[in-house]
Formats: sequence, structure tokens, C-alpha cells
Amino acid sequence: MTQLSRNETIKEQSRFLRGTIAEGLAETATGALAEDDTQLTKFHGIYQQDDRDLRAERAKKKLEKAFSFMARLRVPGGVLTPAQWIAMHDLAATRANGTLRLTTRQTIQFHGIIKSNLRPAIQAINAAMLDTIAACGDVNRNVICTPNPARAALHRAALATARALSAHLLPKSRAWHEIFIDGTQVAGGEAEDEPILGRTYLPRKFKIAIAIPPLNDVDAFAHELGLIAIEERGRIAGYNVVVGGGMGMTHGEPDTFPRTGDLIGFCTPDQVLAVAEQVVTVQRDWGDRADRKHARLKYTIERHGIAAFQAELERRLGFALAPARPYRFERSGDPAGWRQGDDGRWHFCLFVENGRVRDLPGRALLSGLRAVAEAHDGTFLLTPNQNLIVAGVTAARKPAIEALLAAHGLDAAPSALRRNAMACVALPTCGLALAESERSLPDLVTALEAEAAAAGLAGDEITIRMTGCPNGCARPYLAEIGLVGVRPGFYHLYLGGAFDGTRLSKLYRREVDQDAIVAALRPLFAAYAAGRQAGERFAAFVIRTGAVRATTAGNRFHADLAPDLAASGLAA
Ligand code: SRM
Ligand code: SF4
Repeated sequence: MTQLSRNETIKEQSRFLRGTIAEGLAETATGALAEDDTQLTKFHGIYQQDDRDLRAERAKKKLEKAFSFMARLRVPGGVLTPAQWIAMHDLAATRANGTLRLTTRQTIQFHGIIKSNLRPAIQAINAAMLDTIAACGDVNRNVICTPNPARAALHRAALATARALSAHLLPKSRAWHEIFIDGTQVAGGEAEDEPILGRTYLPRKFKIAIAIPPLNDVDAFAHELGLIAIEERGRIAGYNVVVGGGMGMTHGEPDTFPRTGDLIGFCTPDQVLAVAEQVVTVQRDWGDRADRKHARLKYTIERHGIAAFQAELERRLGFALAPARPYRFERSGDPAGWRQGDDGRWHFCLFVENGRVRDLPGRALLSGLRAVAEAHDGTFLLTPNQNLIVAGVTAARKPAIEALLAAHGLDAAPSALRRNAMACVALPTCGLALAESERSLPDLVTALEAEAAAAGLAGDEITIRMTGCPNGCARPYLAEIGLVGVRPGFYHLYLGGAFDGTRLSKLYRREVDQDAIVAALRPLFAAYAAGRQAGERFAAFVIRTGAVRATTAGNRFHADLAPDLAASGLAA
């Protein structure tokens, strides 16, 4: 029999995710928790981390690492009330590192929470009618959903589906409440079972995204389950079903790879919970529990084949999916600025560079958003591209909101390149980072802005995404320009991902530093400006002209394939 991974034993023995977390929180001799418990806290939306900037200095002084915790909210569809925003702002100031970090899955992360602050922080989240349950761990993660309030009725329907999916697939365990909120274990309070997820939960994380075409702002092909809303006469008639997408891989291990999901059919709104539940149960039962590097649904589908997967799904459902319906995506990312919705309300999409909400000279995001929250009676919508939409502004209130945005330097539009650029967190908090990301992308974009302007592309939208390692947290393999950290200061450069998020990119240059990235892109920008066809996107151009080949092996690629430079007249 295959040996189960260590995490399977930890889950099995955890008494439904309790472990000894409560005891560890009470232990004052260390800022850390027991190692096995750090796997379990993930299911409660909490990661133990340490400040990597301080590691060497503390090791020299023989001090333990500077441990702290990251907590991630569960906010299906990314909707917060202004009061919730204010509560989260205050929490960041009092219990975390003073910043809010908007993520690529439409939620907020708090960094730098020390152990003694963890329970009060989670209690403050609970008091604001929010939680962190299942935001990380081997469970269904935060369900993301197009935050496009301009199509009000469609957005309401998709959001309701996102919330229903999140609630339906939540762990039944009361452990989160017992450990962090009540502080005591309710006698007999342990969940008797997890009917959907199972006693040992899923083999690995599971992700769901809902898109409303023509926007593919959620990157519908990058998740275990992508649902593409099909509109008929102003309402959602159902969803096209996409399964088996995922981004992560490991450098040098070609049997790990990013993969775009397979479009397998269509379901009606009243079938969607059952479809999601059974995709989860097939993965629960068929997923690899021996090797966590091959445990995601994309590998399950590669192993069994999509036809066998679909047959099993439909057997469990008791019905066949209908044929997929036509749809068309136009773009990924977030359309910037003010838009008026079909219900007459106004919505402002605010660019938040790499999702980090803090005050910078001339751009006071943290205090500006707090001031807006105090004056706003609509909602805040977090986007899957680390931005924020001040949503549901009435015409009467719009001038006041505009004035507040202007007073805090938040009305200025960033360049087309910058607002389509996104970086993962990486250093100093991410334990897996091989290179900088959030802290280095802004400078690289500044250099590329100059190149784009020199080539006459100042107004052109080109997607750029950077990650500090190959795990793909900013979905870099779906960007037109993707940068993936290899070692400090060096990145693999990928090109050719579709602007609408439907095609993966290919490796173009190995281990290049910032200067080499700029040098590699300079001739491509110039050639694109001179030679593009009407409406042709940058990625489409580099493929048409042969800098990268469009073909991939099915819907996956091996990132370690040699760059396809041979055919290119453009590649220097
Ligand atoms: Fe991620 C692990 C941050 C979205 C793929 N991700 C991590 C951890 C928790 C590092 C760790 O395991 O110790 C990072 C915490 C950094 C920190 O200090 O905050 C981290 N991931 C993030 C966020 C905050 C990036 C961001 O800048 O926004 C995103 C939080 C999402 C959320 O709110 O739930 C984030 N991560 C993603 C995405 C994008 C998505 O979901 O749309 C992916 C690629 C899609 C996918 O899952 O295939 C992603 N993260 C990973 C992986 C690779 C998993 C794999 O099976 O391939 C890891 C590593 C792991 O799980 O072992 C990872
Ligand atoms: Fe960390 Fe890598 Fe994710 Fe970036 S991509 S946050 S470096 S795990």
C-alpha cells in the first residue's frame, strides 16, 4: 500500500482540526506553535510565518525566529460593508503590521500578528461578522466571483451562488469557534463527521471561481472548478463548467505543471451546488494522498483522463451535464476608474499596487479608504486582481467620494502597464519565496513604463505578473509577461499568455535579472509597436511573429521546456 503523506496522519489524528492549537496558544515560552499544529491552523485561515529579513541577525544572536502569524479572511465574492472595512482597518493597526493585504482570491490578509494577539484578532474578525474558516488548508478555499457591479442583477445572482458554494462546502467542525472564539471546548461539540469533505478533508486545496463574460477577471481556467455564467435575457441561465485548472509547479520537476481547466459542459443554477459537491467528492476519493506535489485535481484528471473523470462525476450526479454554451471573454484584470451600473449606481475601481493597502507619499491608501468608508453607504468589493471597487455610489454621493479620493491622492490613474501588473507577497513573510516579488515589481514596472513609452506604447494594456517562486500565487502563467522567481534577483521570463486569460504562456528566458528582463522586452515592445495588426494584443503578436510558439501539450505545459527561440526573428 502507498504510504500516506505526513499531513494525512496529522489530519486524521487532529480530532476534526483541533490538534493542540489551544494549548499552543497558551504557551508563552515561544512565539511559535507545535509543528503539526501549524498544518492545522491553515484550515482555520492562519499561517505561522517568520520575518525572513530578520532571520540571519536573530540566528547570530541565537534568538528564535521572529515568529508571527498571517490570517486570511473568507469573503466569498469579496464583498465587505464599509463598517467591516473600518473594523479590519482598526484590526490591522492594533493587532497586525498596520497594513491590509488584498489578495488574488478576493480577500484580505493580515501579516505580523504575534501569538498573543492571534485570538483577539480572530475575535475582532468574528465580531465584524466575518471569519477565516477554510481560507487555507486542504478544503474549498474562498470562492471568487467576478466583482462587476455594473451588471447589477447578474452580479447579485453570481454572488449568491459564490456564497452558497462557500457555505455548502465549509468544514462542519466547530474547531475554529472553540479555539479562537469561545476559548473552551463545548462538551460533545466535536463534529461527528464531515459528510462532504471526509474525516481527513481533501488531499489538497480546492478552488472555485465564477466568471461573468466578457470579463475573465477571475481567470476561470486557473482553478479546480471554473464556472462561466451564461447570460440569457438579462439573467444567468446557468454555468459552463471548467475543471482541473491550476498554476503551481516546482522548478526542475517537469511532472509538476500549470494547467488550464477543461470545459466539460453546462449546468443550470439549481444544479450548481450538486456539481461542485461531486467534483469535490471525486477529488476527495481519487486525489493523491501520498504525494502532496501531485495531489491537486489537475493531476487527478491527468492521471485518469478527462473522459473518465467526467463519467465518474456524472455517475455521482445521476445526470449528464448539458453541452457547453457559447461565450466570449474579452479580458482578464480589472477595468479601471468610474463606471455606471445598469441600476444607475456608480462604481470606482481603485488600483492598489500589489494589493498592499498602506499610506505612501502622495497616495494615502490606508487613511483614504478609511475616510471613504466613513462616508460611503454602498459596499467595498475586493477584486481577484488585488484591487478594490468602491461600489454602489449614488449620483448624489459621488462628488463627496470623488473629493475624498482626490484629497488622498487616489484619483490619479496609474499607467496602463502598472494597473495590469500584479505581484504575489513573497519576501519577507512568505516562507516559500525564492526571490522578491511585491517589493520589486514596482521598480521593474517603472523601467518597463519607460520602454513602453519610448516604443509608443504608453497607453497600451499588457498584463505583467510576478511571483517569488513557481507556486503561481499571482497566476503568472496566464499573463502576457510572466516573471517567476528562481533565486534572489533572478526570474524565469514567460511570454504569450492570452490577455483574456484563456492560454498559458511559455518560457522565454531563464534566470534573468531586472536589466536582462528589460533588455529582452525592449526589442519586442519596439517590434510590437511597429508591426502589430489592428487590435492585436502583445501576447498574440509575440506568438504570431514566432518569438514564442503558441502550441502547448494539451492544456498543460512543461515550464522546463527549452525556450522556443529558434523560429523567431525577434528574439535577441
Ligand atoms: Fe498562494 C502558498 C500567498 C493565491 C498557489 N500562497 C502560499 C503561501 C501561503 C505560502 C506558504 O504556503 O507558506 C503564501 C503566503 C504569503 C504571505 O506571506 O502572505 C501564499 N497565494 C498567496 C496570496 C496572498 C498571493 C497574493 O499576493 O495575493 C494569494 C492568497 C489567495 C487567497 O486569498 O486565498 C494566493 N496561491 C494563490 C493562487 C492564485 C489563485 O488561487 O487564484 C495560486 C495559484 C492557483 C493554484 O492554486 O493552482 C496559489 N500558493 C499556491 C501554491 C501552489 C499550490 C499547488 O498545489 O500548486 C502554494 C504552495 C502550497 O500550497 O504548497 C501557495
Ligand atoms: Fe510565496 Fe511563491 Fe506564493 Fe509568491 S508565489 S506568495 S513566493 S508561495
